Amino acid sequence: MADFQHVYETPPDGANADWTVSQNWDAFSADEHAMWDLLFARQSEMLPERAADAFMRGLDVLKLSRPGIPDYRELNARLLAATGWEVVAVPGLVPDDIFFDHLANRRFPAGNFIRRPDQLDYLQEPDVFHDVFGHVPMLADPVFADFMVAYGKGGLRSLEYGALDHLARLYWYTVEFGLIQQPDGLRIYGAGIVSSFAESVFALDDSSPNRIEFDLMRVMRTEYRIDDFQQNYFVIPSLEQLRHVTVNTDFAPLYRSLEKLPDIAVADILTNDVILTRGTQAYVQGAGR
Ligand code: HBI
Ligand code: FE
Repeated sequence: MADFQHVYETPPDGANADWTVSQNWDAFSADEHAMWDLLFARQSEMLPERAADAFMRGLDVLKLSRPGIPDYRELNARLLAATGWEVVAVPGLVPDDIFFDHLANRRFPAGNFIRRPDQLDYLQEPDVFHDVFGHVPMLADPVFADFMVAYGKGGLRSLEYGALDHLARLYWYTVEFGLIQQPDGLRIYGAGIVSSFAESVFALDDSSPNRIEFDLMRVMRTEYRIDDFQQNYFVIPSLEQLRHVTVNTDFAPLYRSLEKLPDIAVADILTNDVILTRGTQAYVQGAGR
């Protein structure tokens, strides 16, 4: 997840200045490896018809189907060969500038812990399953890999403009909760969806949420909720389009405009929206989770 409760300013004891730690793979227990296997089995069963082709290719290239929590040393050999990205272990959420600096340098910070059995379906801080199963397959795609570098560089710049909140929404509605229109239908690629059993179904099949064509300014104005299913999903036409708009847009003038434009509430529809599915919002009206 990209949002969080507490972020410390200085790295915890035992962490490096850039907040990385050892994954300490040898210390995972049999129960912890079994937790990965359980989560993996649940997701991989339903994803072939639901996840983007790029995501499924990434699972395959990285050999994530092997049993147990992936050892980052082994995973990195494959990921580096695919796109020059690598995974670095972190103890939890890291400060924004540290996070963006890692991305800008093709390092994806991933949790060095796995959720407990009572957190099967929801946890606040990103663990190895969310980070590695959810995020890393897409990083094996060359186009998405370049988009994420551009995002990291843009993140560092957004801090100078005081525009972090706006840029964080781009991450939320693409990297975490994005949908993509493939020739053979709508698919999920956002890590928050593909790593969630219930949301993998909800995001594609439920009649409740709106599904709206991606528009950069629209997304950067839109609030989001971190504690339940999304009420809006934004649909990109292709990964190339996402890369293109992120790499080729000068965000500075957009940030200036955003200062004067009101935020858009979670389920509001604008007259300019291209709506692919108009949601009933029945899920929220039924009090949600
Ligand atoms: N730290 N480990 C970790 N994972 C994240 O997704 C993350 C973070 N720190 C900051 C952050 N995300 C957000 O600021 C960005 O997603 C915008
Ligand atoms: Fe995430």
